[in-house]
Amino acid sequence: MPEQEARDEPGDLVLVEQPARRRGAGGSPLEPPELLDGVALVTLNRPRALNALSFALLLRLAEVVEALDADPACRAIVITGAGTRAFAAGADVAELAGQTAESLASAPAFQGWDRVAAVATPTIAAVRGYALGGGAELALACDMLVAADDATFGQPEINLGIIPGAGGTQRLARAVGKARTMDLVLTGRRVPAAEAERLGLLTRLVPAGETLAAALDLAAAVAAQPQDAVRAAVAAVRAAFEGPLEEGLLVERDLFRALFGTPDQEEGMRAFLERREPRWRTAPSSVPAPDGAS
Ligand code: CO8
Repeated sequence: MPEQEARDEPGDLVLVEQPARRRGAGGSPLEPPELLDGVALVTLNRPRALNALSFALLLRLAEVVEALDADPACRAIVITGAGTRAFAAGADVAELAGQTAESLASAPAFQGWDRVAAVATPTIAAVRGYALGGGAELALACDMLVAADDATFGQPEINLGIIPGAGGTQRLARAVGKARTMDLVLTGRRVPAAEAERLGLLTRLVPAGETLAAALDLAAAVAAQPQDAVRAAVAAVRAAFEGPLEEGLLVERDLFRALFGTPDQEEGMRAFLERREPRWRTAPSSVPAPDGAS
């Protein structure tokens, strides 16, 4: 049996719960879990290997997230790691050690991060414990990041004689700036959650036991919003992150215009004028993605 398989738990590499179930923050077995309409929970499931991202896991993750994205019943996706020790401690070093420049040139595993980053549905990383290397890059590929106070981030690749290969020099630099990224990438040092918050990496910093509940609450709040507007907002904010200002402004304007005439735009404005709560459709309809927007 290959070494990597030996470290896998029996069962699926990636677990999916749809709709997600929100358990009480204390996790009391007496409290019945609440089903969260529109929210899916995706769990990286190699806890014995600190959820290290093997190629097989990355591809399965991409498939699962894309399938959820294609499902109109799914309006927000939370990605987390099994267990309490790690979101993901990086790409699987045992597997990486056997690679060559040539084998990596055709490795579909690289697409794992990009395919997660490209789905139209908003994604939220719920991070406990280690988010290192490819694990930190996966959290960064999500739209929002809810971190436990026991979370630790880092790009330790330099300690392996390599550099980040899945966004850790690019998305991280855009998120926290050049000087801080240089520090993290060149020293490989670990960043505790409180510092990650100061750097601007996080959406929420929460007590460890509340991490998943907080991420699911955030996802449920997003899932309750008008879906065409949610998808347009996600695409527009990503454009700010990914491209030049001029292009981003055009993307924003196109998406803004495209929302006019949608049922939710008409309902939202009518409800405001009639001084009542809006009744949103629950599925995205037809807002076209602008050219080049993911
Ligand atoms: N890969 C494989 N196995 C891992 C990984 C990993 N990244 N991290 C932990 N494990 C395994 C350990 O080997 C160990 O397994 P076993 O019990 O079978 O010996 C188990 O998980 C528990 O780990 P430790 O005993 O090491 O636990 P500690 O609490 O002592 O340490 C750490 C935890 C600090 C997280 C430590 O495990 C560690 O440093 N891990 C490696 C972190 C790292 O270097 N990550 C970067 C990897 S490179 C990368 O991510 C590149 C991404 C882009 C590549 C794109 C390719 C397609």
